[in-house]
Amino acid sequence: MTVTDWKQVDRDAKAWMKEAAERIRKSFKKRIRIGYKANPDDLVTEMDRETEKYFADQIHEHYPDHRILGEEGFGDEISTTDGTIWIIDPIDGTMNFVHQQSHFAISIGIFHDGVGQIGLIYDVVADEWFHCIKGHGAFLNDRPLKKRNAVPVEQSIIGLNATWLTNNRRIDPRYLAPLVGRSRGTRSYGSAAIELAYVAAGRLDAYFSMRLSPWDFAAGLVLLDEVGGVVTTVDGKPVRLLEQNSIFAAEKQLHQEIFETYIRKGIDKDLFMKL
Ligand code: 2AM
Ligand code: CA
Repeated sequence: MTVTDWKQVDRDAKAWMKEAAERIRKSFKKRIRIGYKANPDDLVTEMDRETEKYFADQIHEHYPDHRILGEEGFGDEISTTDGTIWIIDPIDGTMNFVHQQSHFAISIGIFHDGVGQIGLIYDVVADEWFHCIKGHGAFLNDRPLKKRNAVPVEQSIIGLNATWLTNNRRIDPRYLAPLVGRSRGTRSYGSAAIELAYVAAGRLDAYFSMRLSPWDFAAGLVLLDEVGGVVTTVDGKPVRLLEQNSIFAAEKQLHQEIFETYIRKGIDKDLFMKL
């Protein structure tokens, strides 16, 4: 069995992310082609595709036995967590990229046999790196991130998309509204990767979304694990790495308080099981 040098993998991943970020910044000056995926709000650009292809080419060349799960489909068909898997979102927050040219990130989580080894989230325009290698602490640029301490709901800032406060199939907004009222405030940044990174960094105390894909949350999972944060599905179950999940991330005590007092009642079990 070969032993992986995760520090070398981390250096390579960061170098490729820097190069990709440079290409994305240059694209601001030209007209980019925008397409739609599932619906007219689900945007994709040539930069999403080019960036993921660039990563896939590099990884296949330098780490031929690693596999890739990517949002834009340049990766591999993956049905098991065996071996080393790079879970890649070339641009998380594509709508922000298109409309605002800010608040989007490149997100890469690297897992071995289902265990997170490296978490990298790079906010391209803010030039902020949220990064960790398992067991070596998490960082925002050069600053080590502290373990998350307990904070009561009244003093917490919650990352939450307003969609979940309107009528929707996944959670009853009547049970969520009091959480919004009782927390110190809510924020929505439009990039799940950035929002999870913010929980790891203490800028948010909790974050949840009723529907995320592996590339939206993979790197965030590794980062949160490294700072002692808890990440489950919204109904309190373990996150399935290769599937769409609801995601609920917070410090342990706050996680429990929000789950017990607000979220659990808002979940219609019958509907939820069908997701
Ligand atoms: P994206 O920008 O890569 O599409 C927006 O609140 C966050 O949710 C972004 O991270 C966005 O990722 C993600 N997102 C948007 N639509 C989604 C969908 N249908 N399934 C999973 N994640 C989605
Ligand atoms: Ca995404």
